[in-house]
Amino acid sequence: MKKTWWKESVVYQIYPRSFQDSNGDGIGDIPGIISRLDYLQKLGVDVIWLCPVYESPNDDNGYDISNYQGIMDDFGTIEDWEELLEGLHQRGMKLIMDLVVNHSSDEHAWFVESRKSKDNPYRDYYIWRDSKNGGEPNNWASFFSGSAWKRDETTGQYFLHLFSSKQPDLNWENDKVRREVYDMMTWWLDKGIDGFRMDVINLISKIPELPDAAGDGKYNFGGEHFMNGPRIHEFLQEMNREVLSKYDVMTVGETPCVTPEEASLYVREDRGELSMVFQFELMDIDAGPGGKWNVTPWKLIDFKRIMSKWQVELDGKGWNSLFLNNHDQPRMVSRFGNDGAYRKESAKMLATLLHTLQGTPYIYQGEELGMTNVKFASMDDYRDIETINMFNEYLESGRSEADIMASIYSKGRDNARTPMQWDGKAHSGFTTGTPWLQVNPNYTEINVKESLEDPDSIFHYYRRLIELRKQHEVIVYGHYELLLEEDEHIYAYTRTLEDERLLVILNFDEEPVTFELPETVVYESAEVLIGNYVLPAGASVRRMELRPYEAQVLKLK
Ligand code: ISL
Ligand code: CA
Repeated sequence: MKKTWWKESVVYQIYPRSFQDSNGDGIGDIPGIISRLDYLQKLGVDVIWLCPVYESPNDDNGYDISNYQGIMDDFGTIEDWEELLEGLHQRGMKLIMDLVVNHSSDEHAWFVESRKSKDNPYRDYYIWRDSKNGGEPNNWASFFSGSAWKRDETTGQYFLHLFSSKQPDLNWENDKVRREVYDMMTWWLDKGIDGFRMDVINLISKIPELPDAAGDGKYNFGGEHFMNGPRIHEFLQEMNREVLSKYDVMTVGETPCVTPEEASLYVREDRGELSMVFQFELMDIDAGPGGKWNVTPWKLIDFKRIMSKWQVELDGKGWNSLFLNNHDQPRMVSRFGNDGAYRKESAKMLATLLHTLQGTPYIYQGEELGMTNVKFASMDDYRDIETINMFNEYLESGRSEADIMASIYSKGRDNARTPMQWDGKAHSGFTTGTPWLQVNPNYTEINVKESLEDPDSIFHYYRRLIELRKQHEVIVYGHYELLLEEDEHIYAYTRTLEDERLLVILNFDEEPVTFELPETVVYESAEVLIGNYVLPAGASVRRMELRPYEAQVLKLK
């Protein structure tokens, strides 16, 4: 596998609204991020992925962009942004920006023009259709509830919005749209950024006839007609040829619902498309038949099967991205670990997994502290459009409020978006004003200040994991092999690169369990590289009593 800097990097995701407020308006901002660069450097991360900071009316917290080349007033100015980039580069860190071009805001100048008349030069920048049988042009559901179409009074036609009605989908069939996007990307790259995270990039090519989705609901998920669509690879290869190939950058495409076969088309090194993709197979592990809000218990056997499938199928073909949470997902320690009695142990165990697989690890802000999900008593405290729309839709359909709140507590996106917990002072040191979204009440125990002071903290464990990646090539490039496939409590695997070999042992259970190393793994000596418990002197790796959520990484010789 070819060696490149982004394979050897660890990425840290910043959700700017919730990271650090600098002026007391309750909203995180770019000067706030700048004031925390030393913290990020101490953690040791190589790349920052900055969620959208562009001009936006904030219907979807910046994922609805009204000017791709301007900074949102709430976040600061372009000069602030330039200072941020410089501050990162000075510290040897890189910056990747969020590229949101499946849709824009309805307040973008292109859409303001587009909706004026059917013959406006910008009309074909978006996807307009006539009504069918007095209703919407087709039966597609929006990801954020209801129809994916909205009728516009001026012309009587409907426009497509796969997300909120303030996020009209851009028409990638129009080569002027593609040209505009490429020029805009070039403008940012010439400013010196190091790459892009591409929002729902596998949605940009729709089947032009926009056929009805299967299903008997009023509105149905139409993914088969717009995910990995007919021209997607042509578009991405064009983008790569025209823009990306001219710079030494990394790209990560957000591609919900891809299989490893599909993913390899995006990331195979001979195809000239993307560096890696975010796939969501693991994130769907606890979704019931009705979708993400119908939470069902997950099993470790399935967890291991999914992780292993991606490790094995992309090996030698393309690069994996590794994440257990982000700004759209619940906190990983609450979902896959134990956010009560074993919060620290399980957060470290999950981190061990994330940092010892083949791929580039992504840390979501606060994960390095073991931040947890939140339970607000009232819907008034929630801000996320997806959550609010779902609440209203489910309530109308007759579900009980208690039932809906339970779904929100385990799956709502605001779980990840509560402000960063810096210290034990009012509003966790995030703001001196009123935070836009309330701070998780557990900030008095879980915060940066406490983590920096405690040598045994989750933060310091992450720091050591990141350091280890720099010292052992096998962590980056080694082949993965699953052990004990049928074990319901233990996740164990080896990583091998020439004569270097690692053994990773993880107990996913809150009970002690016995680990027995399969006979096929032969070794003479085992040296502990990192673990969340101290191994007793002379302990044998052949047979070990694992403690709750124990993680050990051993170098075998
Ligand atoms: O959040 C989700 C599941 O609840 C996903 O369906 C999510 O909407 C999807 O992965 C796309 O996410 C991205 O695009 C959205 C934006 O709201 C998300 O924050 C972003 O990550 C629209 O731009
Ligand atoms: Ca602010």
